[in-house]
Amino acid sequence: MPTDIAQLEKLLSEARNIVLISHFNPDGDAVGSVTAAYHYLKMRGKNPRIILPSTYPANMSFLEPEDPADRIVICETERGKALGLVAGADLLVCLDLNRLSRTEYLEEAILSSSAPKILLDHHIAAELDRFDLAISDIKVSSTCELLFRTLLQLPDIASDPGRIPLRCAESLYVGMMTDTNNFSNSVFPGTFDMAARLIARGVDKDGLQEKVLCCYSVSRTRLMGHMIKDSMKVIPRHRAAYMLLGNHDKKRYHFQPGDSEGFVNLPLAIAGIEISALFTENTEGGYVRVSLRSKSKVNVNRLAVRFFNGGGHRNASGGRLYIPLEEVPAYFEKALDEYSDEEKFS
Ligand SMILES: [Mn+2]
Repeated sequence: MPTDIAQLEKLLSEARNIVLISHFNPDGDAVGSVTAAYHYLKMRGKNPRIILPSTYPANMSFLEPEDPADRIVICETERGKALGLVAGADLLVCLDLNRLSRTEYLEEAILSSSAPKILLDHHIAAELDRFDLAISDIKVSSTCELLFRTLLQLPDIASDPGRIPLRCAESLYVGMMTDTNNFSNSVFPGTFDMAARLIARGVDKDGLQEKVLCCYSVSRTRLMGHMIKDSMKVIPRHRAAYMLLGNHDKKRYHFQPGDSEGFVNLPLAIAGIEISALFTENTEGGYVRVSLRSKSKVNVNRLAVRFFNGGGHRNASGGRLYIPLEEVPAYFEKALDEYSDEEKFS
């Protein structure tokens, strides 16, 4: 058994109250990885609980634990409960985040807890030294893929996906499917291997796809039309396109969390567009959320780190800007002007 797996097995076997945490604005991989870990730990007779810093997209709600007492705690609305869980944990597991600051209001509580801390993540530049055990690999599609591989190495699963509880397997599949944009980005040979083995395990691929991907409201579909037709601007000299999503449009189209999922990928379907950006005004104000995507030869991680207070992956990164939404177009163009070819194609 590799050393990190042996250490993981030791930490899991010694703990009972295990708290699973993922990042602010949780996506499918965040919800998938914490719920997958929950269902696995439940099978082991542990007392796992899940905390997310903010609310998650409604199409993921079927992944929630069935026991009402174990429902996911959203820190933004139930801060006291969330902090109480962290304080009472004898093991903390962070999934799908590279920096503790991505847990927002939970960062301080996590740092002041004396419980051992585990990280399981697939982002660049993870804060490995802040954890007792870090399982970090950027050559996987998703945290769910990394978790799948990790579970297979644990003694009770012993390389047999048939021993993974079905609900855990479903969560793993959903996280991988959403993080790869349904098998279109960051897909490795191991990703198809995982999909094949989970389907053989009994995961209903078509059913999950319908639940997660065919779930939009009429207003979300109209908002998407509005974004492409009225908001998208193309900057031909930089082979880039961007869209702005302001609070006015959110209100007009009855915006719900998760509604803008996938919008940033749309301009990449245009021939010759290599960089796409979506700038979303935070509902509470204060900052603009930045999502960046690129075609394979262009690196948007460096762009996100240098100009947008963020980072992520080579072809999919995010960040924040602390300027009014109307100043974003000029800032974005200036950033692209200053982004050298050396950085862009590195
Ligand atoms: Mn992820």
